[in-house]
Amino acid sequence: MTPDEILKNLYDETMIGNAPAVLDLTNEGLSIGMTPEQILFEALIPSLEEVGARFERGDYFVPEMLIAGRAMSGALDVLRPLLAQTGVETVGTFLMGTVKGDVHDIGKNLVNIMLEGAGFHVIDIGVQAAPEKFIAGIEEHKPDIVGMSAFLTTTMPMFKANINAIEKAGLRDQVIIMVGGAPVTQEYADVCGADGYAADAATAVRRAKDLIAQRRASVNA
Ligand code: B1M
Repeated sequence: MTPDEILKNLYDETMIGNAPAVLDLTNEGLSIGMTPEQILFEALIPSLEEVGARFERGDYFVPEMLIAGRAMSGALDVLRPLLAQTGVETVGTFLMGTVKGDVHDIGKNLVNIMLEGAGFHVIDIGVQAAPEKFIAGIEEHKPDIVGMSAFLTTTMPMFKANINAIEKAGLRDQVIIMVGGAPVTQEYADVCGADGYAADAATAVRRAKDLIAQRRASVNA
């Protein structure tokens, strides 16, 4: 198959949630020299975007979204070590979780992969993470940054709930807080008191590095 055929088939097979085919195509693409970024950004992510659009139109239902998500996750397992393969020094510790009430994790996992690739030590506290879990994670791992993902408009208010709980625990000054997820905006991040926001994984990495540099500069000033 040519790279274009692989991309097209990956897009189509992800859409119908054919996990074995997505895995095979991912491996085949890599074996002929396609890059993990190409597979991710030119096939897998656009396919899931179309899955979401079909769900909105009522053409797809939760089971279809679920199997498409699983197919993408299988491919991510193969791409993860390749995307994270850099050998750069650790630039900071990032504690990351999807907020309480929300089970979406593909976007969070992708941000984690890119952070690892950029040299962050990432601690993933999983999905449906309650405020207590974020607090326990901060106390145990002393991260530079706490990242929260929310993918539903109904779970976005958990950012504020988490930040309030972190403040109440006396930990707010010790961490930088970043938020993100499909429905989140810079304006919403500002309103809920986060220090940073990013719309996608690559921007999240840049923002995280900038925020750490600013924090270290202000401590050393
Ligand atoms: Co759900 N779902 N889902 N879903 N789902 C969405 C999010 C939705 C937009 C679909 C739609 O209507 N178009 C919609 C939310 C609408 C809204 O509230 N605005 C929706 C809904 C409604 C639901 C349910 C309520 C459906 C129902 O039950 N009736 C339900 C909720 C369950 C719950 O959480 N309580 C539900 C369930 C599910 C599945 C379980 C079936 C499955 C999740 C599988 C999984 O994650 N393991 C699923 C899926 C697959 C989707 C879509 C199709 C794909 C999500 C995805 O993985 N995208 C999604 C539609 C869509 O997004 N187009 C949809 C690819 C991923 C790479 O992008 O997640 O945006 P994204 O992550 C990006 C950025 O957001 C950013 O970087 C990532 C990588 O670039 N980012 C950060 C993420 N976190 C960040 C943190 C940062 C910075 C950036 O700093 C800390």
